[in-house]
Amino acid sequence: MTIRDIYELMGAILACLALYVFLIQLSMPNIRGTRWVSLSFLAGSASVWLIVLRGSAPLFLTEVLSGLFAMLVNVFVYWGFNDLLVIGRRSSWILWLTVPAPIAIVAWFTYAHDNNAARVLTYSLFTSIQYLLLAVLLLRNGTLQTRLPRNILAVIYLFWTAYRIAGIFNLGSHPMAIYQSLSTPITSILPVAHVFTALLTGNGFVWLAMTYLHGDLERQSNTDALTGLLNRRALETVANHEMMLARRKQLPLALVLLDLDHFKSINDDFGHEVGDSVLSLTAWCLRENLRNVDFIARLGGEEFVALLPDTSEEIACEVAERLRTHIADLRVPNLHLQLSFSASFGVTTFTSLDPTWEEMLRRGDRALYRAKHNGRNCVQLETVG
Ligand code: GH3
Ligand code: MG
Ligand code: MG
Repeated sequence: MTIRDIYELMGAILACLALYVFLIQLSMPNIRGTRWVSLSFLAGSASVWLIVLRGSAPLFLTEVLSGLFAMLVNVFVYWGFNDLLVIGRRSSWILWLTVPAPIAIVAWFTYAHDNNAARVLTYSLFTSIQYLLLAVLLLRNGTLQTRLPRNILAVIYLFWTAYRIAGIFNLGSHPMAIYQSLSTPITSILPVAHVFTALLTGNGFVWLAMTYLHGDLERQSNTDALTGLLNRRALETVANHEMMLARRKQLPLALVLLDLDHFKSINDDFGHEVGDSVLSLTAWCLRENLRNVDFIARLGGEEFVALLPDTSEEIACEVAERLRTHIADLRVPNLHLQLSFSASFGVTTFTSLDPTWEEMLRRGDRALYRAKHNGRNCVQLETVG
């Protein structure tokens, strides 16, 4: 097998990868950045096919244009990862920093002074910059959940950065020197390493995208779509965990349950959309007036729950009273008439006798029921025993 065979194989593999990622984009258009990764493989494939033409095609195609495509590979990969990791921001500076200069220099060393070593050196220098930028992008952006694929890819790109820099200082035995003669038997693993990196980039991108999608799904299954608060299922998980912590650390844990008053008549009088606005506004008010460590959930309909770690009965009643007045002060925006509404509150605290979360919730429900019974828009406490 000669270098030419390997290059032809490499061009074919890169074209297949471009098609593979393109098909992923077609079937899952909501994964950001996929088209750039597909374009990157296409550019890589084009570059390799032009190199294969060395000796039989004009220098412009085999040196300058193939170099342009090669330099675009990492720019497109960068934009792909950027779109996936950094929402709403893609800058073109990597293109202007790392593409025009090497192409101009290479054109000079092709037409003014034909010097292959200088061309290789130029590409090595600018490619090492691109690999470094890619590694930095992956290390500095993205969620904790996506850290493993990001770190692995960053290590690969840092390896390439180091490899290219080493090549600059050791040009005589630089493996890219073999580019000159395509009929040389293989003496270097460089082309194979290129294919390997392309495969890892493609699969790494898909892995990263899957990690994101998985995180999105998990978030969706735990949140209430209308208000963005936790849903009943997520609250149950959180509550069981908090009850265990409260039991182990001997800390108080309070539960505030609230239900909007006469909500049905808001729907009936103003329409379902206004009803939804009231629910969203209530959720906003709860978020605004509770701590970051508190858990807020919508149990369904117009019933909400706040679970307050490390909070005593007295404080929980004060919190509920504060929430009650804030909710009574709310006004639905964009509504000509001043629609106000209120909520009734039930408060209780965890005791180590509570066998389950449901037991604690039932007690909160009884308190809430009393609040409704006592004329609504008030707070009631239910203690144990
Ligand atoms: P009370 O003061 O006793 O709590 O009376 P209420 O009218 O608030 O309670 P009721 O249980 O009679 O009515 C609740 C209404 O909430 C009925 C239901 O149509 C409405 N509802 C439930 N979920 C939603 C929702 O997601 N959006 C809107 N707009 N309304 C909802
Ligand atoms: Mg109600
Ligand atoms: Mg209700």
